[in-house]
Amino acid sequence: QAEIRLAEYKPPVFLVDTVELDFDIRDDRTRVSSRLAIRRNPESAERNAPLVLNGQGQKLVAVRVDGRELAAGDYVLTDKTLTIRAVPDEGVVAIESDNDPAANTALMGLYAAGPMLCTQCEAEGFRRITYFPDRPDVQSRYRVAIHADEDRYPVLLANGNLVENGKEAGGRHYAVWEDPFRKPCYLFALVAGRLDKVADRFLTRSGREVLLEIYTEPGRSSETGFAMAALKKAMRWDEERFGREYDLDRFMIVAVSFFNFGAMENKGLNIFNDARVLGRADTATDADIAFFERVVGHEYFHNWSGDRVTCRDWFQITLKEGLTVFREQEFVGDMNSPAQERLRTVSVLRRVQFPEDAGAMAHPIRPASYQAVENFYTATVYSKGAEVIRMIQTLVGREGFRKGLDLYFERHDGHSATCEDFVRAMADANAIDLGQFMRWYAQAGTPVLDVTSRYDADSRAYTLEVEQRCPATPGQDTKEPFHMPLRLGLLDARGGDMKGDMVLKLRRPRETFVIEDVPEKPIPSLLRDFSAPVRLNYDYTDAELLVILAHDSDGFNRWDAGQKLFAKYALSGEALPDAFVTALRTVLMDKDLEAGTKAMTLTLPGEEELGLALIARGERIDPVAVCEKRRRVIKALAGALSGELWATYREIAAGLDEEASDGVARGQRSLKNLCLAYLHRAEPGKVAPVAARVVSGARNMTDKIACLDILVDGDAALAARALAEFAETFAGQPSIMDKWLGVQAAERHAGVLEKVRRLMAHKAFSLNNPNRVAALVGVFAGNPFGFHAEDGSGYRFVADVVERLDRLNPQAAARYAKPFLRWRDFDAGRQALMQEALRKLAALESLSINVREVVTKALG
Ligand code: B3K
Ligand code: ZN
Repeated sequence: QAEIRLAEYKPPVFLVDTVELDFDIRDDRTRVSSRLAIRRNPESAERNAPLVLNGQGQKLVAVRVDGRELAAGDYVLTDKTLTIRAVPDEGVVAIESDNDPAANTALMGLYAAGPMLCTQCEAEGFRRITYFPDRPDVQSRYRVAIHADEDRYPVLLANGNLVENGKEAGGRHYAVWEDPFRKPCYLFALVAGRLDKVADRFLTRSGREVLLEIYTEPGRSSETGFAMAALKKAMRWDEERFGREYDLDRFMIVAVSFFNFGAMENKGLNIFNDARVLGRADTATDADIAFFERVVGHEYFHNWSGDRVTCRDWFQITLKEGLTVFREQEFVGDMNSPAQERLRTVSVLRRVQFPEDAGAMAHPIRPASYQAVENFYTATVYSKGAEVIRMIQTLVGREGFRKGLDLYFERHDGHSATCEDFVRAMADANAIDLGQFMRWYAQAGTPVLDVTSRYDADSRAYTLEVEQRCPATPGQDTKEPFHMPLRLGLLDARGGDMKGDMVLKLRRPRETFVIEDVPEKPIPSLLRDFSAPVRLNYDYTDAELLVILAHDSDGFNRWDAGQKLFAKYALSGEALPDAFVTALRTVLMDKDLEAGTKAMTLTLPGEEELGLALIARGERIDPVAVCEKRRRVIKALAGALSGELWATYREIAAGLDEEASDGVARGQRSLKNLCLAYLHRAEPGKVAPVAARVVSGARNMTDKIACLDILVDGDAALAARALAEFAETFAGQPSIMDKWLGVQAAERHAGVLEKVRRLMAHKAFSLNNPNRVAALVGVFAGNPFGFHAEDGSGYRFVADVVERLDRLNPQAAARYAKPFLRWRDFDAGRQALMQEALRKLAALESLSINVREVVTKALG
């Protein structure tokens, strides 16, 4: 399989100005008829090239050019393309083909999602619906007619405005939708089915009324409340913060139960994985509920950063995704707690993106090549991409950033753009040079900053030496230095800020900064707010970290000081010093601190992060040992703070409304459940009965699941009973049963594989549904006792699932091949076993490009 390269980009040979689509939905097939108004692209250098349309997985019925039906000899059809040589420079190409949505298990293109039909076209799904130049730099106006049986498909939706509908013979009906905005085909969407609906209205700041609708499978409309509230907040926020107003008369969200990822920003018709949009406090956890606001906001913000201005090609995914994740983070912060949102963002980045950036498929936020584009919807493109946008904001300031964004939208509205276009708008609006900054788009790997300092009491000068380096990544042995902001402050011995917030601009491999007039030897508070996505080394003493933890004005560094100390004690096995325990007690008992922030401060770095810390020291990871080291610290801490943890638990439990799931309630609940989980390490006999009562008595799903987790982690008899009761209660609700699967797949005990194997045969599981697979296999793949079992059984199991899943859904299968990319990080025994599993996969003859790319790059 050949790599597709950014450097080989060529403009499209033909453009398509308008698209008329007609969907005739029947029980056994859907016939799609298109009329494409094509014209040669004046920007293309290939003056005589034929018209090449992408297309796969459908049956071609007829092709017409300007009304004349072509004979089989007039075109060339392969399993990927339809090539027509005899085309006018401008004309109408009409094509008919048949889709089989019921047989579409890949969930790309037009497919049956339980009782309804829906589409997913990003990145290259439209070509599975009809023959088309399926690339984002071809933008067209769409008119879409849908015909179907009225009883089975009473609701017929597509992008834009409903312009016509009515009855047809034989109990059928039709609807016609028109989207006034030009769009690339990956933003096309269609939904047909029997759906419930909740409607609301929104008045834009210029006084236009927008109809808001959320559609669900029958019986679930009472779970749309959070999403509708979030949508209205997002629409208002984008007007206020970025001056972006909604542009159609209608905005629709459809929740579907079969979906490959979180959601999709189709113009005016967002389609969501139901797990990311539906739920109440009694059916979804707080973590789920927090996602509703985040993802609804994210998809809505794409209306500008993605839809109005889209990407020239699929190398530029970060242009829309990095920017939209950044906008989403700012939104979630503003709606809740900016400080907590920052902690969450950085911990996700470190847990998920840092390992990716150190693995066998490490790539820059704009990859230079790929085999299967779907493999590049990654934490790097999304989360590191958002950090890169955030660095621009730090360099030019919030106002400058707004000016740059306005200029970007003004210049590129209605067009496809590149990352250069975005950075150029930022540079032009602020008259700064971002040439060196572009390296963030081209170089992979997490840069490392090594910082040393000295203070001269006589001259009161403080000198910082900052060295930057970036580890080699596949295909990039050496790196050029990055341009990045290093935010910092200088604390006095009691933690007071001596100089306020400063931003140093790094550009060279080694730089010296002298800060004058520093009254005493400072404790540097470095990388405040995590101003750049790097690892920073500075030789702090524990005492200095304790001062930062207790007093720094920067919330991020307060938290991070605690994380550093936790990591140190976990990995060294040293006992927790009294001073640290005292500092944590102070945090826990602080009357002014938000509960959510307390919970985050008391949470140890995850197993992934501790593993990475070992790698940074040149060691290999034994994931089971890392899990145990982490547990030891929790146990020690819980023993030392038992009284305070119980007091906190009881106080919150007594006052917290089970039905409340706003940001504050979520924070309180997370602290309460953290207290209980910690106490369970130290006093299992006392905690288990409490947890068992919650699982059967509570109505709040977060509490139920948190306590089920505790039981599964400990008392086998209580756990078995609680699991059985839970399964009986929620048997008919697949999204709740996913949590039940997940709790069991997360059990950190040897022998978890046997349980997971049995659950694969449970009626709550299905390999056809991505949410079920994520709940069981995805969670298992992150379980050190499961995936990393010393005998290799976990590796063999996951590889086996990859093989089977690949025949149904290659995109999903590739996701579960990715954990193998990191085999070099583990101890020698595990390395060998992981490679063995990879080689077995590589030897398979029929493997999708998606999985093949991951497997070959892992072994490469
Ligand atoms: N743009 C979609 C993701 C599409 C993934 C394609 N494999 C959702 C989002 O990021 O908003
Ligand atoms: Zn997105």
